Amino acid sequence: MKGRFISFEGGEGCGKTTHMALLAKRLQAMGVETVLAREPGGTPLCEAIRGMLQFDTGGEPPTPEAEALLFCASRAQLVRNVIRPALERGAWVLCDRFADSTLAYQGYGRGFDLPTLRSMLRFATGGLSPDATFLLEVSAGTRDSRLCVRYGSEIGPDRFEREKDDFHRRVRDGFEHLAMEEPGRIVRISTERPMAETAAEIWATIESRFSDSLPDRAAGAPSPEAT
Ligand code: Z5A
Repeated sequence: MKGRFISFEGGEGCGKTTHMALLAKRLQAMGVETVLAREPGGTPLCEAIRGMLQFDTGGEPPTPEAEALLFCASRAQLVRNVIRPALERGAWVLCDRFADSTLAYQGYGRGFDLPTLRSMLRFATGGLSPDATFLLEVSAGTRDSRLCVRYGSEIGPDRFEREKDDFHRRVRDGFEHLAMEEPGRIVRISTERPMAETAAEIWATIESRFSDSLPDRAAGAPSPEAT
């Protein structure tokens, strides 16, 4: 059985973490070893970098240039210490954000030169790219109401969530451009509907593209909603 690398992308509150967990549950129920990763994060060094990027735990906010480099540093570490070893032993890796986020946020959002970023990303990832990427899309209104619920119960917004609407609009447009450039890899999925419908569409895509990497009983596996 061949390991597969699947990433989830999109703006804040689009439902990446939720749908990644549902897909993992489904794969695990079939006996597929599934590794969950998130970016930035996933190893002690990467989690330390996450704190610096989101909450200035390095003692000062990173400059935009340092920010781009820190995302790449975290990715380089995660690829060598977690993602590649997992794929080599045949596990599936589900990753909450990957290189497309750097192109969308630091490229389209901050305005850095895309060819320069792409070459930094090649260095950081060693050329590793997801087999498929789900770009989860949600309207600004729905996103705001989801985030409101969260801020009511947890710590306040991070450095990216505090950015102005205009920044998030550029990021959204950036993701759309990336999806148009690589329609074979990036699958656009709306999360503006009941969770089970989105989860079913994600699963249908996985089954149609990667049946060769799933156990035979795939077709009969129960959906996570049913378990
Ligand atoms: N960033 C960057 O700039 N450059 C990079 O290279 C990388 C990242 C890798 C941290 O990312 C920040 O880093 C990020 C970009 C930047 N900041 N922003 N913005 P992150 O992924 O850790 O943070 P995030 O994007 O803010 O994640 P999030 O807000 O946790 O979003 P999510 O994972 O997509 O959503 P969720 O946790 O699944 O939450 C969705 C909520 O909606 C949840 O409570 C659900 O129960 C609820 N909900 C209701 N209905 C639905 C449906 N139908 N589907 C899904 N979810 C639903």
